[in-house]
Amino acid sequence: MAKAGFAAIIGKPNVGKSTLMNTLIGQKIAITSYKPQTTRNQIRTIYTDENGQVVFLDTPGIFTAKDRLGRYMEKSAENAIQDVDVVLWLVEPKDKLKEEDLAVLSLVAKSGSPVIIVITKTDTVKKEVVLAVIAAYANAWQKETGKDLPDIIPVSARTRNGMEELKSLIFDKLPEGEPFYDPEEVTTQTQREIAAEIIREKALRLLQEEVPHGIAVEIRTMHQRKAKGGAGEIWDIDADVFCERESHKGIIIGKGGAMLKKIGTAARIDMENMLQSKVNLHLFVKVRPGWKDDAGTLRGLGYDEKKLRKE
Ligand SMILES: Nc1nc2c(ncn2[C@@H]2O[C@H](COP(=O)(O)OP(=O)(O)OP(=O)(O)O)[C@@H](O)[C@H]2O)c(=O)[nH]1
Ligand SMILES: [Mg+2]
Repeated sequence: MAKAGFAAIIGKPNVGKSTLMNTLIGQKIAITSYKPQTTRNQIRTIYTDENGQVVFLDTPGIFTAKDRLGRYMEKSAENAIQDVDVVLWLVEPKDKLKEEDLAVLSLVAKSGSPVIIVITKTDTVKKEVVLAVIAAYANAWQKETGKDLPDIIPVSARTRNGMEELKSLIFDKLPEGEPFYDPEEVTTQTQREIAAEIIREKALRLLQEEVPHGIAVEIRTMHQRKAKGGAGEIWDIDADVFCERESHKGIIIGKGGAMLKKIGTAARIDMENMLQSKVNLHLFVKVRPGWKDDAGTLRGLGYDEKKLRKE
């Protein structure tokens, strides 16, 4: 019988959680960027092969800002590691563990699930460093938890090094069972949710300082229609881009609308790939001060505690 189960991906901001998940499933679903705090919600993806099915839960990086959104993000991560079959704890290839690392360690250990420590981005360091990192985490784990050593595996999403080994380690931890989802399914995210995230990704990648962290995106309308003259289909997508301040609005729009155009063009290209169709995208920038601390707005944007996973 084949295997089936849940694998939560957890770690500090920017360690490469979303990139690793996308690489494991072989498709880009979760957005990624070089800036911390890219992921804000649990993102569920599904990987199926002849061994069975893994349902991955990507999570926001833990221990971030303490506004209401930050607390929601932290809760999403903590919630995801409850009652899963395996926790993938992702760490950077640095052998000095900081206080934050120990805090994540104790959170991971508390979950009670089997743990795999995944050292990410090993393409950026020498082999000796990787060995030192393995030793450092093995030591810290035993010292802090007194429990048996978990599996520790070095990987690189960039070179795909260790991907197959990691998949088989994950399958080892899963119980036998029927798949939870249709094997054709790749994610539970809706096209609308992915479209909003694509826009936020481009904003994160193109804008500087705190501006992109204050952005939220809401798809207002998303409709498919026949192109004029019957030449295929077109998606019309209108989206609101909320920001925190009037000055941020100016930066997002840019000189003569140049920045907004850049964000829109990059987002449209990704959306056309996702939808396999032409896309007509319109972005509207709006100021909504304090949205990150407003419960109603957060709920409306899909950052809703009540909707967190309950198993
Ligand atoms: N060199 C290298 N860079 C990587 C690798 N994996 C991820 N990165 C980079 O690390 C940065 C962060 O990646 P993300 O996947 O967004 O990280 P995350 O942990 O999901 O971040 P948050 O959602 O903000 O918590 C991006 O610039 C990635 O391109 C890797 O294997 N090698
Ligand atoms: Mg992420």
